[in-house]
Amino acid sequence: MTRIVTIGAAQLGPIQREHTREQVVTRLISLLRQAHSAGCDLVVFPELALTTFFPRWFVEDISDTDHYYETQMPSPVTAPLFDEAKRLGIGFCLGYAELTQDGERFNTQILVEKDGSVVAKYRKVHIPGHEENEPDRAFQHAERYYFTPSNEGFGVWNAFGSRVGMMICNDRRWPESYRVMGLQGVELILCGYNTPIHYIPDPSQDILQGFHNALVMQSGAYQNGTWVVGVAKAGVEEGVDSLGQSMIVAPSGQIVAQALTTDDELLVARCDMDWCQKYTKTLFDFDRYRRPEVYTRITAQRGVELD
Ligand code: CDT
Repeated sequence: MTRIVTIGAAQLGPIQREHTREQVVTRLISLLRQAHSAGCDLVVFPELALTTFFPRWFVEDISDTDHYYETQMPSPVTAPLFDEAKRLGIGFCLGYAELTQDGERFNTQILVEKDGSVVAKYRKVHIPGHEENEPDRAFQHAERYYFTPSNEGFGVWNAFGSRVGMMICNDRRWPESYRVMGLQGVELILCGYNTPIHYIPDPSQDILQGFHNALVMQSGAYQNGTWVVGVAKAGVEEGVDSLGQSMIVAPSGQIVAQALTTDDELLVARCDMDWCQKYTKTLFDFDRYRRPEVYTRITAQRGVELD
Protein backbone atom coordinates (compact mmCIF):
# COMPACT_ATOMS: atom_id res chain seq x y z
CA MET A 1 0.00 0.00 0.00
CA THR A 2 1.27 3.47 -0.81
CA ARG A 3 1.01 6.53 1.39
CA ILE A 4 0.14 9.40 -0.94
CA VAL A 5 -0.01 12.98 0.35
CA THR A 6 -1.16 15.39 -2.35
CA ILE A 7 0.69 18.64 -1.73
CA GLY A 8 0.08 22.12 -3.07
CA ALA A 9 3.01 24.56 -3.06
CA ALA A 10 1.25 27.94 -2.98
CA GLN A 11 3.77 30.45 -4.29
CA LEU A 12 2.89 34.10 -3.71
CA GLY A 13 3.69 37.00 -5.95
CA PRO A 14 4.85 40.22 -4.29
CA ILE A 15 3.10 41.79 -1.30
CA GLN A 16 3.63 45.54 -1.39
CA ARG A 17 3.79 47.69 1.74
CA GLU A 18 0.34 49.16 1.18
CA HIS A 19 -1.34 45.75 0.87
CA THR A 20 -3.52 44.96 3.88
CA ARG A 21 -3.58 41.65 5.77
CA GLU A 22 -7.19 41.25 4.62
CA GLN A 23 -6.10 41.48 0.96
CA VAL A 24 -3.33 38.96 1.53
CA VAL A 25 -5.58 36.51 3.39
CA THR A 26 -8.03 36.71 0.46
CA ARG A 27 -5.19 35.63 -1.86
CA LEU A 28 -4.24 32.78 0.48
CA ILE A 29 -7.85 31.57 0.58
CA SER A 30 -8.03 31.68 -3.21
CA LEU A 31 -4.94 29.45 -3.44
CA LEU A 32 -6.37 27.19 -0.73
CA ARG A 33 -9.56 26.71 -2.76
CA GLN A 34 -7.58 25.96 -5.92
CA ALA A 35 -5.62 23.38 -3.93
CA HIS A 36 -8.80 21.82 -2.63
CA SER A 37 -10.17 21.56 -6.19
CA ALA A 38 -6.90 19.87 -7.19
CA GLY A 39 -7.35 17.27 -4.43
CA CYS A 40 -4.61 18.54 -2.11
CA ASP A 41 -4.29 17.32 1.47
CA LEU A 42 -1.86 20.09 2.42
CA VAL A 43 -1.00 23.58 1.11
CA VAL A 44 2.35 25.21 1.83
CA PHE A 45 2.61 29.02 1.87
CA PRO A 46 5.89 31.04 1.90
CA GLU A 47 7.99 32.59 4.67
CA LEU A 48 6.46 35.82 6.09
CA ALA A 49 3.40 35.16 3.95
CA LEU A 50 1.18 37.83 5.51
CA THR A 51 3.25 40.95 4.84
CA THR A 52 5.87 42.48 2.66
CA PHE A 53 9.44 41.36 3.47
CA PHE A 54 9.95 44.20 5.96
CA PRO A 55 13.60 43.39 6.95
CA ARG A 56 14.56 45.21 3.74
CA TRP A 57 14.11 48.45 5.70
CA PHE A 58 15.86 49.55 8.88
CA VAL A 59 14.07 51.56 11.57
CA GLU A 60 15.71 53.01 14.69
CA ASP A 61 12.87 51.93 16.98
CA ILE A 62 11.93 48.31 16.32
CA SER A 63 8.53 48.79 17.96
CA ASP A 64 7.61 50.94 14.95
CA THR A 65 7.41 47.65 13.05
CA ASP A 66 5.16 45.83 15.54
CA HIS A 67 2.31 45.94 13.04
CA TYR A 68 4.19 43.46 10.83
CA TYR A 69 4.16 40.83 13.61
CA GLU A 70 1.39 38.49 14.81
CA THR A 71 0.80 38.32 18.55
CA GLN A 72 -1.62 35.39 18.25
CA MET A 73 -2.37 32.74 15.66
CA PRO A 74 -5.06 32.49 14.49
CA SER A 75 -5.65 36.22 14.81
CA PRO A 76 -8.94 37.89 13.91
CA VAL A 77 -7.61 38.71 10.45
CA THR A 78 -6.24 35.20 9.74
CA ALA A 79 -9.25 33.36 11.24
CA PRO A 80 -11.04 33.21 7.82
CA LEU A 81 -8.09 31.21 6.45
CA PHE A 82 -8.23 28.74 9.35
CA ASP A 83 -12.03 28.50 9.05
CA GLU A 84 -11.99 27.89 5.31
CA ALA A 85 -9.22 25.28 5.56
CA LYS A 86 -11.16 23.41 8.25
CA ARG A 87 -14.37 23.63 6.22
CA LEU A 88 -12.58 22.22 3.16
CA GLY A 89 -10.73 19.61 5.23
CA ILE A 90 -7.32 20.70 3.98
CA GLY A 91 -4.17 21.33 6.03
CA PHE A 92 -1.72 24.18 5.58
CA CYS A 93 1.70 25.50 6.54
CA LEU A 94 2.04 29.27 7.00
CA GLY A 95 5.02 31.54 7.64
CA TYR A 96 4.65 34.78 9.61
CA ALA A 97 6.50 37.17 11.93
CA GLU A 98 5.76 36.31 15.57
CA LEU A 99 5.92 38.73 18.53
CA THR A 100 5.60 36.83 21.80
CA GLN A 101 4.10 38.08 25.06
CA ASP A 102 7.68 38.32 26.39
CA GLY A 103 8.56 40.67 23.54
CA GLU A 104 10.64 38.13 21.60
CA ARG A 105 10.52 38.27 17.81
CA PHE A 106 10.73 35.11 15.73
CA ASN A 107 10.47 34.21 12.05
CA THR A 108 7.88 31.45 12.45
CA GLN A 109 6.00 28.79 10.49
CA ILE A 110 3.07 26.71 11.72
CA LEU A 111 1.61 23.45 10.52
CA VAL A 112 -2.16 23.01 10.70
CA GLU A 113 -3.86 19.62 10.21
CA LYS A 114 -6.98 18.98 8.15
CA ASP A 115 -9.17 19.20 11.26
CA GLY A 116 -7.90 22.73 11.99
CA SER A 117 -5.63 21.76 14.89
CA VAL A 118 -2.18 23.38 15.06
CA VAL A 119 0.24 20.43 14.93
CA ALA A 120 3.52 22.28 15.25
CA LYS A 121 5.28 25.59 15.36
CA TYR A 122 8.80 26.06 13.97
CA ARG A 123 10.96 29.15 14.58
CA LYS A 124 13.79 29.95 12.16
CA VAL A 125 17.22 28.78 13.34
CA HIS A 126 19.62 30.30 10.78
CA ILE A 127 19.01 34.05 10.60
CA PRO A 128 20.93 35.61 7.68
CA GLY A 129 21.86 39.17 6.87
CA HIS A 130 22.98 41.87 9.30
CA GLU A 131 22.11 43.40 12.70
CA GLU A 132 22.98 47.04 12.06
CA ASN A 133 21.77 49.57 9.54
CA GLU A 134 23.92 49.46 6.38
CA PRO A 135 22.77 52.67 4.68
CA ASP A 136 25.00 52.27 1.61
CA ARG A 137 23.11 49.16 0.50
CA ALA A 138 20.47 49.35 -2.23
CA PHE A 139 18.22 47.57 0.29
CA GLN A 140 18.72 46.09 3.74
CA HIS A 141 18.59 42.44 4.77
CA ALA A 142 18.30 43.19 8.49
CA GLU A 143 16.76 39.89 9.55
CA ARG A 144 19.28 39.69 12.38
CA TYR A 145 17.86 42.94 13.75
CA TYR A 146 14.24 41.87 13.46
CA PHE A 147 14.41 38.21 14.56
CA THR A 148 15.96 36.20 17.37
CA PRO A 149 17.49 32.91 16.19
CA SER A 150 15.53 30.04 17.69
CA ASN A 151 17.30 27.55 19.96
CA GLU A 152 14.46 25.06 19.66
CA GLY A 153 16.05 23.29 16.70
CA PHE A 154 14.40 21.17 14.04
CA GLY A 155 11.52 19.01 15.21
CA VAL A 156 9.68 16.32 13.25
CA TRP A 157 5.99 15.62 13.85
CA ASN A 158 3.51 12.89 12.94
CA ALA A 159 1.00 14.55 10.62
CA PHE A 160 -0.69 13.83 7.28
CA GLY A 161 0.13 10.15 7.77
CA SER A 162 3.83 10.94 7.57
CA ARG A 163 6.82 12.39 9.45
CA VAL A 164 6.84 16.15 8.79
CA GLY A 165 9.51 18.73 9.53
CA MET A 166 9.86 22.44 8.77
CA MET A 167 12.59 24.91 7.93
CA ILE A 168 12.57 28.52 6.77
CA CYS A 169 14.47 30.06 3.87
CA ASN A 170 18.15 30.36 4.79
CA ASP A 171 17.88 27.10 6.79
CA ARG A 172 17.65 25.29 3.42
CA ARG A 173 21.24 26.21 2.57
CA TRP A 174 22.63 24.35 5.62
CA PRO A 175 22.99 20.55 5.40
CA GLU A 176 22.66 20.29 9.18
CA SER A 177 19.02 21.42 8.98
CA TYR A 178 18.05 18.44 6.82
CA ARG A 179 20.24 15.93 8.66
CA VAL A 180 18.87 16.76 12.12
CA MET A 181 15.42 16.02 10.71
CA GLY A 182 16.70 13.02 8.76
CA LEU A 183 17.85 11.54 12.06
CA GLN A 184 14.23 11.81 13.27
CA GLY A 185 12.89 9.90 10.28
CA VAL A 186 11.59 12.90 8.36
CA GLU A 187 9.68 12.14 5.17
CA LEU A 188 8.46 15.61 4.23
CA ILE A 189 10.19 18.97 4.82
CA LEU A 190 8.21 22.17 4.31
CA CYS A 191 10.19 25.36 3.60
CA GLY A 192 9.00 28.88 2.81
CA TYR A 193 11.44 31.45 1.44
CA ASN A 194 12.05 35.08 0.37
CA THR A 195 15.27 35.23 -1.64
CA PRO A 196 16.34 38.54 -3.20
CA ILE A 197 18.10 37.83 -6.49
CA HIS A 198 20.65 40.58 -5.88
CA TYR A 199 23.05 39.37 -3.17
CA ILE A 200 24.79 42.56 -2.10
CA PRO A 201 27.86 41.03 -0.33
CA ASP A 202 28.80 39.19 -3.56
CA PRO A 203 26.79 40.12 -6.69
CA SER A 204 28.55 37.38 -8.70
CA GLN A 205 26.11 35.03 -6.97
CA ASP A 206 23.06 36.82 -8.43
CA ILE A 207 23.02 34.77 -11.62
CA LEU A 208 23.31 31.58 -9.57
CA GLN A 209 20.34 32.15 -7.22
CA GLY A 210 18.08 29.71 -9.05
CA PHE A 211 20.83 27.12 -9.34
CA HIS A 212 21.71 27.36 -5.63
CA ASN A 213 18.05 27.18 -4.62
CA ALA A 214 17.58 23.93 -6.51
CA LEU A 215 21.01 22.59 -5.56
CA VAL A 216 20.45 22.78 -1.80
CA MET A 217 16.91 21.43 -1.78
CA GLN A 218 17.63 18.62 -4.25
CA SER A 219 20.73 17.50 -2.36
CA GLY A 220 19.00 17.83 1.04
CA ALA A 221 16.14 15.67 -0.24
CA TYR A 222 18.36 13.01 -1.77
CA GLN A 223 20.89 12.78 1.07
CA ASN A 224 18.12 12.29 3.62
CA GLY A 225 15.60 10.37 1.51
CA THR A 226 12.86 12.94 2.06
CA TRP A 227 10.39 15.04 0.11
CA VAL A 228 11.19 18.77 0.20
CA VAL A 229 8.63 21.46 -0.63
CA GLY A 230 10.18 24.90 -1.18
CA VAL A 231 7.77 27.80 -1.62
CA ALA A 232 8.73 31.35 -2.58
CA LYS A 233 7.34 34.80 -2.16
CA ALA A 234 8.44 35.89 -5.62
CA GLY A 235 8.58 38.82 -8.00
CA VAL A 236 9.35 42.50 -7.62
CA GLU A 237 8.32 43.58 -4.15
CA GLU A 238 8.97 47.21 -3.19
CA GLY A 239 11.54 47.36 -6.03
CA VAL A 240 13.42 44.23 -4.90
CA ASP A 241 13.36 41.30 -7.33
CA SER A 242 12.88 38.00 -5.50
CA LEU A 243 13.40 34.48 -6.73
CA GLY A 244 10.39 32.32 -7.61
CA GLN A 245 11.14 28.77 -8.76
CA SER A 246 9.11 27.18 -5.97
CA MET A 247 9.46 23.44 -6.24
CA ILE A 248 8.53 20.04 -4.94
CA VAL A 249 11.50 17.68 -4.75
CA ALA A 250 11.28 13.89 -4.44
CA PRO A 251 13.48 11.73 -2.18
CA SER A 252 15.46 10.87 -5.33
CA GLY A 253 16.43 14.54 -5.60
CA GLN A 254 14.32 14.96 -8.74
CA ILE A 255 12.13 18.05 -9.15
CA VAL A 256 8.57 16.82 -9.70
CA ALA A 257 6.88 20.25 -9.92
CA GLN A 258 8.25 23.76 -10.38
CA ALA A 259 6.67 27.23 -10.61
CA LEU A 260 6.61 28.85 -14.03
CA THR A 261 5.78 32.39 -12.92
CA THR A 262 6.70 34.88 -10.20
CA ASP A 263 3.03 35.41 -9.27
CA ASP A 264 0.51 33.65 -7.07
CA GLU A 265 0.75 30.12 -8.47
CA LEU A 266 -0.16 26.68 -7.18
CA LEU A 267 1.95 23.64 -8.01
CA VAL A 268 0.63 20.22 -7.12
CA ALA A 269 2.29 16.85 -6.71
CA ARG A 270 1.12 13.48 -5.45
CA CYS A 271 3.88 12.59 -3.01
CA ASP A 272 4.35 8.94 -2.08
CA MET A 273 5.84 8.87 1.40
CA ASP A 274 6.92 5.25 0.94
CA TRP A 275 9.35 6.43 -1.74
CA CYS A 276 11.54 7.72 1.12
CA GLN A 277 12.44 4.19 2.18
CA LYS A 278 14.01 3.46 -1.19
CA TYR A 279 16.80 5.73 0.02
CA THR A 280 16.66 5.49 3.80
CA LYS A 281 16.73 1.67 3.74
CA THR A 282 19.52 1.38 1.14
CA LEU A 283 22.23 3.90 0.26
CA PHE A 284 21.34 6.23 3.15
CA ASP A 285 20.62 3.59 5.78
CA PHE A 286 21.93 5.82 8.57
CA ASP A 287 21.95 3.08 11.18
CA ARG A 288 24.20 0.92 9.04
CA TYR A 289 26.49 3.39 7.35
CA ARG A 290 26.77 6.67 9.31
CA ARG A 291 29.96 7.28 11.35
CA PRO A 292 28.94 9.81 14.04
CA GLU A 293 32.14 9.13 16.00
CA VAL A 294 34.14 10.90 13.28
CA TYR A 295 31.67 13.77 12.87
CA THR A 296 32.20 15.32 16.32
CA ARG A 297 33.52 18.59 14.86
CA ILE A 298 30.06 19.25 13.45
CA THR A 299 28.68 20.09 16.88
CA ALA A 300 31.93 20.84 18.76
CA GLN A 301 32.84 23.99 16.83
CA ARG A 302 31.10 26.79 14.94
CA GLY A 303 33.69 28.30 12.57
CA VAL A 304 36.77 26.97 10.81
CA GLU A 305 39.73 26.03 13.02
CA LEU A 306 43.09 25.58 11.27
CA ASP A 307 44.89 23.60 14.00
N1 CDT B 1 14.82 35.10 4.00
C1 CDT B 1 16.06 34.58 3.84
O1 CDT B 1 16.54 33.85 4.69
N2 CDT B 1 16.71 34.93 2.71
C2 CDT B 1 18.08 34.57 2.46
C3 CDT B 1 18.69 35.63 1.61
C4 CDT B 1 20.15 35.53 1.55
S1 CDT B 1 20.98 36.17 2.90
C5 CDT B 1 20.90 37.86 2.70
C6 CDT B 1 18.23 33.23 1.76
O2 CDT B 1 19.03 32.42 2.23
O3 CDT B 1 17.59 33.01 0.73
